[in-house]
Amino acid sequence: MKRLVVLGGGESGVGTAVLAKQKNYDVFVSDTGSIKESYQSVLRKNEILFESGKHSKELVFNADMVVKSPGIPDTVSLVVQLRALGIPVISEIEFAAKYTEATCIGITGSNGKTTTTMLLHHILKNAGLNCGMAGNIGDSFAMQVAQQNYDSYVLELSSFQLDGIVDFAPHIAVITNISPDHLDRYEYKYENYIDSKFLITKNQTESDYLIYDADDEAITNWLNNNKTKAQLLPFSLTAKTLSQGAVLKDNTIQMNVNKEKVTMDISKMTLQGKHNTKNAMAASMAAQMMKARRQVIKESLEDFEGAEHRLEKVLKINGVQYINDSKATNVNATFYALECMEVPTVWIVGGVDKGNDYMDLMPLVREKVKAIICLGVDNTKIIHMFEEVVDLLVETESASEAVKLAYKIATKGEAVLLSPACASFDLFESYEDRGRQFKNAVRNL
Ligand code: UMA
Repeated sequence: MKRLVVLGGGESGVGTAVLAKQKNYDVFVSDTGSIKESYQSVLRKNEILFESGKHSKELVFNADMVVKSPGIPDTVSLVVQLRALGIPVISEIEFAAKYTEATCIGITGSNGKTTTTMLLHHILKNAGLNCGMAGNIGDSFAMQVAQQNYDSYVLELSSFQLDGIVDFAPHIAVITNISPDHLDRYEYKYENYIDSKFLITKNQTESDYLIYDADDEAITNWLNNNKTKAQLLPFSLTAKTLSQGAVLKDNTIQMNVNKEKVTMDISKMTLQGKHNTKNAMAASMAAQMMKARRQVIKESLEDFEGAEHRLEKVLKINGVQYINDSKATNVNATFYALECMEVPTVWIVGGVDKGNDYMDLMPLVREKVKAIICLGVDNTKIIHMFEEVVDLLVETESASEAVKLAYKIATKGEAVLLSPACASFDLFESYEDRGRQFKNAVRNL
């Protein structure tokens, strides 16, 4: 019996452990922190041994294979030592993919991947496919492979999950866009992060597809200098025509995939804004490759409800619209949010900075932001960058304090936008927790 050690007892690790147990591995889960009670009970129920509070070398180094949770960096000494000993350290995605025959559609990118994943899943379900959704969203891929029987999966894939792949090859890969993010995990080298995103196409063959943003410089540079075997399906808001792919003409998406032409009026779509037009292009092309009917694609774009915490309208109070964009954990995502704002905005920003350059936001802040409310432990960079630009800049340390202040500052016809451009872990458990606390504070006003 082969010994499989799982590092990290969170969503990813517990799913991996359950699948591995089902596949007759001798499974052990090791976590340096504390494992949530709900996960512990899943492990116990499945008779899986685990430890918390440490990674005991004698229980880890005897592994035949190690599956590492995505939150654990490759640079931690245990992982470095395991690899030096020749023990394979792979990701959950690599492990789980071996145990399913389902067609996988992998979606990565710095922003837009959750929306694109949810939208594509929505279309494919409406098209009658027996299709699951997993990855960097909801229940882990491994747990679903263990418990469900889907014919296809739409997988949202983070760079951390892609870093640990060996043979994984999605039939359709989507790269929504690439902009600097998580640079702390990539030696602060943007090129390393870009290479990580492109691992999604590493094992694709001539019968597979790569859908990508042709307006994105990082993506097109990589494609000009590197090779992929996959067939290319670009989308663009600036190109006039493309022999294969999707373009925008007179507010209509024009898609030309496998000689089939489809047009879609963007004013009818529930998702608005330039970035969402791109997400719709990517999801629609993938859906067409999965043989969804045009009419189903169109109808699905018209009735799709967006992702929680992503430009989510919470309430309008005294003529002020409150918007929860807690999922914006990097500058690029916040750029999109500010770009969408059409009224003077009180902007709530801050958290754990992953190497942000706020300069990109400067023109939008000058044009649209009335006041800044910092919501983080260390707001030094934000203060230095913007204190001369806005009339009012204040620091807060809780969602309710930030919301109460915003309520005082914003007047009728304006908006309050939580779009932090940072991770949440200084003051919150996760971006979801931050978004929920923001929404509760708004509802309690
Ligand atoms: N841990 C160790 N050793 C270490 C460090 C951490 O044992 O050296 C332990 C922690 O104590 C903790 C566990 O590892 O108990 C957590 O593992 P994890 O951080 O990988 O979190 P999971 O709960 O397994 O969730 C992961 C993804 N999290 C991250 O990539 C940080 C989830 O993405 C994903 O949904 C889930 O797997 C299922 O596949 C979330 C995320 O924040 C949404 N993703 C990042 C993002 O979107 O920006 C990439």
